Amino acid sequence: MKTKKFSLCPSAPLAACFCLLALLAGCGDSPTDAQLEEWRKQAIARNTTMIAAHKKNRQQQQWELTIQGQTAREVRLSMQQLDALATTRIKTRSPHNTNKADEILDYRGVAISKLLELGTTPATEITFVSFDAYRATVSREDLTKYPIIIALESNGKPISRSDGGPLSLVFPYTKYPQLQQKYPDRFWAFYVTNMIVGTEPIQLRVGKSQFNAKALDQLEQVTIEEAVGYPIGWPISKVKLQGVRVRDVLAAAGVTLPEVAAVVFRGKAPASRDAKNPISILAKDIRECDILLVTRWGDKLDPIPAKMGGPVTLATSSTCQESDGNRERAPQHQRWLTFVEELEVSK
Ligand SMILES: Nc1nc2c(c(=O)[nH]1)N[C@H]1C(S)=C(S)[C@@H](COP(=O)(O)O)O[C@H]1N2
Ligand SMILES: [Mo]
Repeated sequence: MKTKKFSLCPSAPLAACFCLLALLAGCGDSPTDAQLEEWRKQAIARNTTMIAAHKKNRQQQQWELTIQGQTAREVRLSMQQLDALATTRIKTRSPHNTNKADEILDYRGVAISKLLELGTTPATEITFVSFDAYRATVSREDLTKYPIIIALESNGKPISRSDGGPLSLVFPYTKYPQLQQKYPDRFWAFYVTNMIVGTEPIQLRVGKSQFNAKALDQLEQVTIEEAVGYPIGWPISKVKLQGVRVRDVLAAAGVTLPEVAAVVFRGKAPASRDAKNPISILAKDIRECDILLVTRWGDKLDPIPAKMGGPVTLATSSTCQESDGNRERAPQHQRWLTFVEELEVSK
């Protein structure tokens, strides 16, 4: 922590600021009511800015990177821990820097190869998931061959949220131009929160129960063919999706679904776990529609790799006549949820 110079309201509650103002005012001539009112307004404004800055800073500070999947164990790294590991510097142009496309930025970050040393794995691909559920997959071979980093700083400053921070995937384009063809601009994932080695095993939480792949396979398998709405890495034409009905999973978990309830779905990405804006589907539709937890895709019914947002994704059959209430509740794009981890019945 840096030591702070004196400021009028050093994270003190508003009341304390007022006392200080009153004291200062008491030193000279009595201030007019208008002056007092002005000072009061200034103090409130200062306080609001400070609280906002403090909160934002804390959010950036509390950011974590979770490493999971086919590794010996799950690892969570705090910003402080990442900062200590961030010894790799990359000087490169950045695709985000659109108004100064030729500018070379000096990034500091953690080499992914260093993070891979944390666990041995047979996996050949690493998938980075972002706060907004965006994802980018890079081959392990390239991650060991090139200094591809999770950057914390650019030009000596923390990467702001508006610039894709606090953690951003950075490719050394300038030194290794060949990387640009294989990993074009869209691979520079912003706001990275998870690094998945290979694909995780299925671990679906339903109420108090857990379902693994075997448990899901024991339920009735349903196959639909749909043009999917998942972002990135899926065919544009219709694809076969196989999985289990949400209502069957709830029944198997012994969860009852009241008439006036909804099922909330939570994915891996923080944006899909927002308590204030849950992804939910009304009980009526869960009962009457084929709303599936998908575990296999394509003509060969392959497992869904992390590269495509697997092992479990959410899908709705287009034959479903969804109720009006539902359409308002959850926009279609939210319903094509990737990395589904949890289901819960809510009012
Ligand atoms: N988390 C996150 N990262 C992301 C994206 C996104 O939507 N979310 N967009 C990608 C795309 S499509 C591009 S081209 C690059 C550059 O985006 P920019 O030109 O908006 O800076 O960021 C990539 N990183
Ligand atoms: Mo893009």
